[in-house]
Amino acid sequence: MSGTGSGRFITLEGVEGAGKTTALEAMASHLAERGHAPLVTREPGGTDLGEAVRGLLLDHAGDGMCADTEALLIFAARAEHLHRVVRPALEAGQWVLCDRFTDATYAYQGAGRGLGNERVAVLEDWVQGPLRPDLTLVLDLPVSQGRARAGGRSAPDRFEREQDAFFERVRACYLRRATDEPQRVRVVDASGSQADVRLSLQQMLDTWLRESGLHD
Ligand code: Z5A
Repeated sequence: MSGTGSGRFITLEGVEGAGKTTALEAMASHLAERGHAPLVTREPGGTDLGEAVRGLLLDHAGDGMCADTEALLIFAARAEHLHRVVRPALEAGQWVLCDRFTDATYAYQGAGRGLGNERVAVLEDWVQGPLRPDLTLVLDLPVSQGRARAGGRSAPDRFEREQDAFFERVRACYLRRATDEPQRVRVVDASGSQADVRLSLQQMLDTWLRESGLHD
């Protein structure tokens, strides 16, 4: 639970090329139609400092960065994002829709980089206190399919240069988290067309809104 104010905190996750950016706008419109227009933001990023840290994380100048440094930079950006954007919005009763959050740190740094869950959990507790997303939707598809979709990019960033095995660990971690926390983390099949994925997301949102007593 977001544990702060009356807003709700929804996050969207997935491996590279899963279609998050494409899906985010449709999710925001759907929530707005249901009377819960969200503030849309992203991680790493969401503040000037966070966007600067994002640059450090994605740029090849950071090649060889140690996994601890990567995780600490991500949580530094997250602390700023929570302080300046997410908590004030939630406290004001606004809903927040965020493109990636701490499940990504478990997946990319904890599993992908091999840092382990425990170290991520320490930083999560420090930076977030009890704040957790109310709902996390994971767009899932085979790694090869996601990479093929994202493959057209001219300049792959520092993560996109990783091998398939890295992304297989990331994907497996997301799926494990959904199994471990089925109420909060829900998996959406992202292998179909954009229209199919949009419909699945809308249905999942409606199911969750009904379960939460927020929509008939
Ligand atoms: N990261 C981290 O390591 N730890 C953390 O804690 C956090 C993040 C928060 C940047 O994130 C990197 O930060 C990320 C992990 C790391 N690196 N990776 N990988 P990001 O979210 O900004 O970057 P991304 O995951 O690389 O996003 P993306 O590549 O833009 O993927 P996407 O948003 O899921 O996909 P998309 O841009 O919407 O779609 C990709 C292409 O596929 C595009 O041409 C679409 O038109 C097409 N597409 C989308 N949906 C479909 C369907 N259904 N069918 C066919 N084609 C489709």
